[in-house]
Amino acid sequence: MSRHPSGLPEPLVQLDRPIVMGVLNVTPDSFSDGGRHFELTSAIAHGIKMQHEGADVIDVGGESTRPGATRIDVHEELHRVLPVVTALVTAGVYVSIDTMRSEVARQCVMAGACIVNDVSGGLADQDMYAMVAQLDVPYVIMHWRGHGAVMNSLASYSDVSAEVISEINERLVAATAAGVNRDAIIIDPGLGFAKESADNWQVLKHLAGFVDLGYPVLIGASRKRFLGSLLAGSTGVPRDFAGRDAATDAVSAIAAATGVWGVRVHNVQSTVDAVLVGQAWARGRQ
Ligand code: PMM
Repeated sequence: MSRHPSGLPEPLVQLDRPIVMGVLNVTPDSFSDGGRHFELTSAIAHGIKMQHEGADVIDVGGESTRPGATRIDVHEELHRVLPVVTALVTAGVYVSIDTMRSEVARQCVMAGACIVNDVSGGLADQDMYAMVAQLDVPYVIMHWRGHGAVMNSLASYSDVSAEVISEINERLVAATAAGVNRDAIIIDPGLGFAKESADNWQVLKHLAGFVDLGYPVLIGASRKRFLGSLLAGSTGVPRDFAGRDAATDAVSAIAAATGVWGVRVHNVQSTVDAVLVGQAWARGRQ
């Protein structure tokens, strides 16, 4: 397992296994759980349930990032996430805020969120790096090429893992130049973001190359389309979302064995087991 980012709450630093981040999308339209936790009380209850099941951090997001999604404005995003973040923090839950907006990051960190998870890696908001530098919390830089409306058209690579690493490196240079603490950065190859199924598998095949960059690595494979396609079987119909959790666990176990810092998942309980298996596997071989 890789090092923790600096600025992580102390109880999380004590963890000797990859972090399990539970997904809480407070959106009517996210691809794999859209609508299920849109209502405030059900969102809060689901966050607490995932904590009881073993999630170390709950990742709260208010804006769908699925391919084709249209954007919401900052007021709507805050209206969705802020009450949930506040309630979870009050309940003693560690919260990460999944946002591309510096103002949402600011207000949620003020409300107690302890990680900023930016799927755009700073590209969607030119004020994000300065804000994160000021907030001084761990910051996830994910590989991203464009918003949901256009991202499928941007999935063009000649060597996907090399290009994703090179584009993440560009973000690292820009973020640190803008004052973001290098030690507080977590990187994420962005599975499914401007990537076809084959691209995702190439990234996973070369996952060790991402870990070798020396930053904590986060992986978000949970219930994604490339797993649905893999499990389609002879009918050719992608497996439904709920039927993708065993495949997600397999990816989580392999990611843990490869030394990632954390996995971002919908189904927490089985993921805790999966990362323990992966880590024990890696340690047994050392
Ligand atoms: N994937 C989604 C949203 N946020 N954040 C990170 N860091 N990595 C991811 O892979 C990621 C993310 C989209 O998935 P969802 O709709 O299930 O939340």
